[in-house]
Amino acid sequence: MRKTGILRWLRSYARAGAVALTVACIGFGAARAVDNPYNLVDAKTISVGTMGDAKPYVFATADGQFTGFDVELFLNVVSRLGFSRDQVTFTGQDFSALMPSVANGRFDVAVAAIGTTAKRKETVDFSDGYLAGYLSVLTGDKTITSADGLKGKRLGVVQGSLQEIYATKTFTSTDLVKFPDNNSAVAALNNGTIDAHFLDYEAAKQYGDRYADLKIAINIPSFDAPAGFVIKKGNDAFREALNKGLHEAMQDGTWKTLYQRWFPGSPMPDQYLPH
Ligand code: SNW
Repeated sequence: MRKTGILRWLRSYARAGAVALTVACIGFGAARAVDNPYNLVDAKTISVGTMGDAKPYVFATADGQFTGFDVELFLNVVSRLGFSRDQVTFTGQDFSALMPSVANGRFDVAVAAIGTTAKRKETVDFSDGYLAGYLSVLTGDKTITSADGLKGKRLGVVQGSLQEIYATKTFTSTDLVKFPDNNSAVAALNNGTIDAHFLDYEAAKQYGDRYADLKIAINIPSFDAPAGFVIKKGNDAFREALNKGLHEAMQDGTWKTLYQRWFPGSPMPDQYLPH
């Protein structure tokens, strides 16, 4: 009699404990979702992987600050999510490391004129597109004026870029030389190790302004792969919030102002302007 009483008491006590634990867990989970709605590595900061030498899209200034069209657009978008500039940290990486680093959780997002493709979407998710343009061949060689002129030449590409994929498929009689970044490729171009470098149009234009001998010789449309912000697969809350901010920035003219500031003189595609 006495024994069963204790047993019953123990059993009900254990049950109450389990219920309490469950309630505590649900409460903790809910608190986490509220405190960290975008599933960031650290709820209070956004950690961004980017590149130091894709000016004017993304680049580091002499004092180590990251800026450029994509960086400033991103900062504007996340300010609408409540993140100020000092709550966003940028880290420069080789281009080929950016998407893997988002996939494995090293960064919350990668921002670097990264074109949206079905292949890339197998490993990461993309925000809606915010920029579409050309892939361009930069060279000082006057015999290169078309794809034909690239036959037998040495062409630089940044490893993992759409330029590398396009060149591998299309410039089949061209010797491709892979670089980790644009600066090392343009250094090789200037010292004659390669004959041309293949990169994004606005970055090619900047190097052309900086080095008088270098000109854009070929432009390949890449409008089917608009640049987007790259986030971890399945982080829908963050992706949807970024998309909302992006569309607001397009509708209120912020996108247009930034485009004119960073890409002066370039034709402005209509699709991202206020409607
Ligand atoms: O596909 C284009 C897009 O149309 C726009 O012109 C911006 O650049 C692209 O996204 C291509 N960018 C390359 C890529 O995604 C290289 C990016 C880089 O060098 N940071 O592979």
